Parts: sequence; structure tokens; C-alpha cells
Amino acid sequence: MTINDDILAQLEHQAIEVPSWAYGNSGTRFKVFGTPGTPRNPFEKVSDAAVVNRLTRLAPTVALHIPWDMVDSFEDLRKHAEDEGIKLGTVNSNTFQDDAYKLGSLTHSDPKIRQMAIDHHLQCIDVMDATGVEDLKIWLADGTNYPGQADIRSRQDRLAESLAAIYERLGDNQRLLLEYKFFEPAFYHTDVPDWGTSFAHTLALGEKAMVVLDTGHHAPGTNIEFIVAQLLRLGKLGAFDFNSRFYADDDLIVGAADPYQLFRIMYEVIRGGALDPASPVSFVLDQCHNIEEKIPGQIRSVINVQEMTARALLVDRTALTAAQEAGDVLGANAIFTDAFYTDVRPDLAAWRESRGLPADPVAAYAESGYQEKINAERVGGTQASWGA
Ligand code: PSV
Ligand code: MN
Ligand code: MN
Repeated sequence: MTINDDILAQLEHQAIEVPSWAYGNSGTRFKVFGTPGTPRNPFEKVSDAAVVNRLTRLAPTVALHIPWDMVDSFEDLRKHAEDEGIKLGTVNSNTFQDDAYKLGSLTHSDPKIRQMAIDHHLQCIDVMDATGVEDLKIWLADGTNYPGQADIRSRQDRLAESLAAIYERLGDNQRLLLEYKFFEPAFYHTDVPDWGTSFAHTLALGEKAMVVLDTGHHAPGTNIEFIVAQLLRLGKLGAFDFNSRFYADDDLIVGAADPYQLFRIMYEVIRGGALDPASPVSFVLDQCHNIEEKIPGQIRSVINVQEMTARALLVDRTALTAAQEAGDVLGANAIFTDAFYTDVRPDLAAWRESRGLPADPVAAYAESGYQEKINAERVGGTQASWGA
């Protein structure tokens, strides 16, 4: 099996957004190991993100996290991104680091704290207005640690009201994306634990609200590709947060723990039409690099997604459908796994070179001298650390 022109045409427009926080020192609630060359401000994070795109042509946008990426002038940050050849992407809100939110944010029983959390989201929409960004991603740390600690049902009612107040403020082309996570930092219950809860809230809000699926936010053994298929079928999959997990929300390099799972997810993406340029689904990395180098870690990640997409595009869907309809269990499975086991790396390397890109972007980064340059220039870099 080889990658033909039809497959290359579909890969041509693939875009994977990178997270600004991947370039800072972040990654665990234990020791966060600092690295030389760490960006000192959001402008430098954007510059690092642009390097990933220059070497791969796969990452044309960078997601922001507010307030971590708060700057005096978002107009300047937008211009800086454009000068570097990329654009600003999804704005992520943050209601998980202030003392006020100890017992919740959009779900809190105190209307003043709820309003504070709503106002933060309105401020994020202001940032979107100033930068031309269309997506607001909401992940809530809200939940409880002990049975009986709070009324889990009225928290749902308050969440619905708070989300409606935020949704109301969205512009015509803007979207509210609601991410779910089954546990952590809350351990007994989470207010948006699963796709069903996110689906119910986004359905009630309206068409501009959609679900975010973070691959690290499921219990072990969950069939994530089924959720992908279902949300695409329902027209409610707004975005992916890609990463790998072994045990919990490990935020490791996507495709590192289980490339076959990433292949199966990308197969459902393709099957559901979500690779089409017109699809509303966006693909975003949500990773941290605590012990590995950050920029090469991001390069590796976008390439992993590209490789598994290419393999999923190799599935002979006509033959697969025929085998499925004939009840040929082993035959169907063989067609599926044949594609997965095909090494697409030589074909993709040749394709990269034909487009003026390095065959091996990780090696090209190592040879570029960029890391040495930022190590020398950026002294005293500290960025928000993140551990949930
Ligand atoms: C929460 O675990 C999460 O996946 C959310 O997407 C946050 O915004 C992100 O991590 C922060 O790194
Ligand atoms: Mn996430
Ligand atoms: Mn996460």
C-alpha cells in the first residue's frame, strides 16, 4: 500500500493547532522541570509555535490560554503571529487557579462567584473579538470530592444558566466549545464528566455550542472512536484536544501511548467527513512537555497525527464495506489492520521534500540552531505551570 495523490490531496489541508502552554514550563503537579530557552512571554510562545509550522506546514494556528497569555495589546500579538506566518487560535478560559473557585466557578452556589466566572468568559470573548479568533473553549475544574458535599443536580441548573449567559454574548461566527473530563482535580464528581453531559448542555445552548473531546479525559478502556462517530453523527463534535494517556490525564505526546487508538479515531474522523476543509471540527494538541524538549515534542506530535491520518486514509473503504456487509468478520478486520500496519513514513518524507519541507522535521530542528539561539537569548523564563 502506498500513499497516492488522492490521499496527499486530503493531507494537504490538514491543520493541527498547537497549545501556547506546551512551550512553557508545565506538565505535572509534581516537579515541573525548567528548560533553557523557555519563552518569557506569549510573544515568544507564538514564535516557537511558528517554528513548528515552518518545519511541518501542519500547525498554522496557536491556541491561547487566558490569563496565562494575557498581553497589553492583543492587536500586537495577532500581528506578531501573522509576521511569523501563523494565526492565533482557540481561546481557552481558566477558572481553575483562583482561590475564589475552590468550590466551583460557573456552578458555584454563590452568585457573586458565578458572575466572576461568567465575566472571565466575557473577557475571553473580548480577546476573541480583538484577535479575530472564533472559538472559546471551556474546561471546568468544577466538581466535588465527597458524596453529599454539594447538590449535584442544582449545580447542573446553575451551569446551564451560566453557560447561557456566556453563549448570549457570542458573535455570529463565534463558537462555545465545552470540554468534558471524568475526574480530576475533583475526585468524586465532575460537573461536566462525559460527552453526554457536554452534549446535553451544548444542545440546549444552540448551534454555536459544540463538544470538545480531549483524548486524555476518559476512563481506561473507553472506546473513544465510538464517541467520535456518535458526536459526528449528531453534528456536535466541535474540537479535539489531542494527547496520550497511560493512567489518567497524562498530557503526553499524541500517538505515543497507543498509535492504534489514534488511527481508529482518525478513521472515524475521515468516515464522518471531519477531515474535509469545510468541516467544523478543529484539531488541537493539549499537551505538556515536562522532561522532553518542547519544540521537537510538538513537531513529533503533529507528525504523529499526520502519519495516523495517512494510514487511516489507506483503509480501502469499498472493500471494507463489502466485507462488513458479507459478514466477513476476519476479512473486514484484516482490511482495517492492513492499513494500520503500513509504514507511511518514507512516502510522507518524500512528499515533504517535494513541497520544500525537510524530510525529517525533528532532525531539521536540531540542525537549525534555533534552540541554541533561544537558550542564549531567553534568560529567566518562567511560565504558568499546570498540573490538572
Ligand atoms: C484540563 O485537563 C485540560 O485538558 C483543559 O483543556 C485545560 O484547558 C488544559 O487541560 C490546560 O492544560
Ligand atoms: Mn484539554
Ligand atoms: Mn486535560
